[in-house]
Amino acid sequence: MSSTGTNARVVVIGCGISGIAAAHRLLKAGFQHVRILEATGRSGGRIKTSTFGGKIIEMGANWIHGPSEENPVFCLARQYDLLSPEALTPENQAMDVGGHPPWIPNVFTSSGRKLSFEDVLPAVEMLKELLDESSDFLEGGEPWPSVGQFIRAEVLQRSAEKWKANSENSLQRCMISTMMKVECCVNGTHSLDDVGLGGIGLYKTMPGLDCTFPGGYDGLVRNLMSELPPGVVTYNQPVRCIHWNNSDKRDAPVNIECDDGKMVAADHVVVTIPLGYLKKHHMSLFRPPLPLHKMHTIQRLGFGTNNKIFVEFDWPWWDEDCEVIYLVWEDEDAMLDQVQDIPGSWIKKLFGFTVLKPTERFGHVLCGWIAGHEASYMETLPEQEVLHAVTQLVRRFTGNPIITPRRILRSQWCLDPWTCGSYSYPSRGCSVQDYENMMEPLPSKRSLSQPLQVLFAGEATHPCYFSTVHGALLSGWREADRLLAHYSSSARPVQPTKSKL
Ligand code: 6YU
Repeated sequence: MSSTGTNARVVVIGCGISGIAAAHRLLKAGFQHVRILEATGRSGGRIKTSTFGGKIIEMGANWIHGPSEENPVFCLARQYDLLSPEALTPENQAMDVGGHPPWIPNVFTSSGRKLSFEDVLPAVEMLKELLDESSDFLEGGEPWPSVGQFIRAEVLQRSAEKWKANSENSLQRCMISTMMKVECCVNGTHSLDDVGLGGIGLYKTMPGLDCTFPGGYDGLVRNLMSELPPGVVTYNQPVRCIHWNNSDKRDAPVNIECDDGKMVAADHVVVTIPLGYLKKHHMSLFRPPLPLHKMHTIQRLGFGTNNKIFVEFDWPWWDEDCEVIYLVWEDEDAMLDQVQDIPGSWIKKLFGFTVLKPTERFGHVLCGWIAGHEASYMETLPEQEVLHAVTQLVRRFTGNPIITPRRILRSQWCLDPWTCGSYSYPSRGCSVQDYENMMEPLPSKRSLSQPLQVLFAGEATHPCYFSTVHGALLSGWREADRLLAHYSSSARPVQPTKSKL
């Protein structure tokens, strides 16, 4: 790499996993002037390990999806010795579950009945079949614009043939509603009616049975950060505006204006700011504004809320081997994954709970999952009100009027001003072109200006691993590699100018 490369000033905005990955790779390659500006007082962004009653829990990312050789998060976690022996076994890595781990379920209904899983298996199997089929549609060839519309239409048709008795039909459709709410959480969307049928297949899974970090996901962040030079991150430094193309007539290609008025000069800036924030602030964040195609993509791509509600009990009301609890509302045979009256019945959107394991470590702790506008509404309520709603819900579904949770803790990703939601998904009308647009650096190729002024990383810029930690990590490496390639082949190396700071 040319010495002009190692002298280039690179500013990474955001100290989530994509920003850390970009800075890490550039520094390892010999870049000497790399710094990270982070709005908050911590590293990790949506990797956010916390404690609940003294136990380690994850407010954000939970699992390594597809922990196997091709997953860089798995490889790093193994290298840093952060995984359990079971997660490291060849058997675990070889299991191909297509994004849906085969958890052992318990099923409860709104009249307080506990069903056997066999009772609702037809619905679960049909939904799985339809999700697999959804992923096979290519853009332009899909019969419906959204996954939700496709599922409803097909269930109506297929159930008429398969589920003869009326009562069976109704129960299966209610279970379909529950499973659609599960998928809202998986996709981080308000409704499957918002997820594009031509786009859902863009998401790719890797082999490996999803695993967690026994000591917390933030072990990954801490290990990577410990390999960066001290002082590389400036915390509590929100960026207000990126002046690119020398638009403010200073002598650097890019000047970064911070909330406190500080200006930081750079040859290149890597923006890893979440799509939720970009949707709200892109007009004021870039001077000049983004090109139209990039703006439209930011508006078009989906970014929704998925929240967790941790609940601790004195004793378990679920089976010992249970890994997931599904709640089935017996009045939901219309296969709707949205609640009509959000203030009155937002809790109906919570599909159920995952059980935190092993019990010896966690005691009797469940993690409730809720997505969409109902999840953002929940964030605005006082904690006591959320606790009350969860208590009533559990009492109703177990038929036990005295169950009382010890405590709760919920995430609030929509209210987080630097994220404005949880993660991205391909909404109706989105295609791979949108991901190309997201990752395209500025100025565009045709421009005669200094190239690679503004680069884009972050989970929402990855064309097939969006919404994941590995997608975010790979996007950070991708943009670092873009700069490395530029300096190893560039005919017009940048001449860094003196910082105005
Ligand atoms: C995964 C999982 N997981 C649950 C929940 C959430 C997420 N994910 P960051 O936001 O981290 O960093 C940006 C930084 O920028 C941040 O620090 C900001 O403070 C800063 N910033 C913002 N504005 C700024 C400004 N103006 N100035 C300066 N700084 C600024 N992923 O692999 N496994 O189990 C989950 C889950 C509740 C919220 C997850 C999971 C998503 C990851 O957490 C996320 O992608 C990355 O951490 C993002 O890193 P980053 O660097 O890009 O941004 C169709 C189809 C779809 C199928 N999808 C299925 C996949 C399922 C995804 N599952 C997720 C599920 C859970 C439970």
